[in-house]
Amino acid sequence: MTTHIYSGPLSMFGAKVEIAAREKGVPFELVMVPFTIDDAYEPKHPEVLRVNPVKQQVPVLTDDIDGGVALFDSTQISEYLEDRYPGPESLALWPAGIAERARARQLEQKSDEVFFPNVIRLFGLQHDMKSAPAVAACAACARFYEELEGLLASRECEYLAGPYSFADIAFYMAHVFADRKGAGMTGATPRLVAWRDRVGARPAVRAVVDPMMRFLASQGRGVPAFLQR
Ligand SMILES: N[C@@H](CCC(=O)N[C@@H](CS)C(=O)NCC(=O)O)C(=O)O
Repeated sequence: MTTHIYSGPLSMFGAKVEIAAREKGVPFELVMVPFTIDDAYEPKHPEVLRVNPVKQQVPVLTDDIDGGVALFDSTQISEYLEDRYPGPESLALWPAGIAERARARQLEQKSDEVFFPNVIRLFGLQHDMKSAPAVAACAACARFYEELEGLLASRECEYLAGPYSFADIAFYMAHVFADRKGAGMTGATPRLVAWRDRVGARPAVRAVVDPMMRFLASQGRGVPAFLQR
């Protein structure tokens, strides 16, 4: 079976999938789609257009098994990887317990759909970080960090949904982009900072984040202080 993952050099969602595949020990070929200095993914890769013709976004995964599997969306892909490569040989990234799994799914969804939209707003506000919308987006990120700090404290757990899961991968990547755009976590959330260091030390995470930071540095763009090594 050949697995292809289509991603981009600065794709937050693509990085989630690549980290998950590495954590699970899935053999895959990574295809980096064309990326321009204006942060656009152009021209669109033919496989991305075939699999995701309306949204035309990465990540995309294809497998030449069972008549062919072709998927888009980082969450859908992570669920497929879990089904295709169940434990114990492969690290489980969605918890087995029903409640833990539901919590992990909800956290991953909140990371993508509640937290990250603030970061996307900041992309267009970098020239005026003192403007009301930029201040509001940073405040929303800070509130989210505090919520997760409370969660780690109340459950006395090392990871967001109990065991290390795709929720940790998702929020780690989202917060890397938040930090890049001026809304990183601070000493106000020490448990979350320790969580960040724990997740960031994982070989699979480093294998994806380090090249991304080198790509940023090669373009003279800012690299979060906690990732400058
Ligand atoms: N919900 C999707 C979001 C994917 C997404 O926003 N991909 C971005 C890159 S991180 C993209 O391909 N943007 C290019 C475009 O929209 O043309 C997922 O989880 O995969």
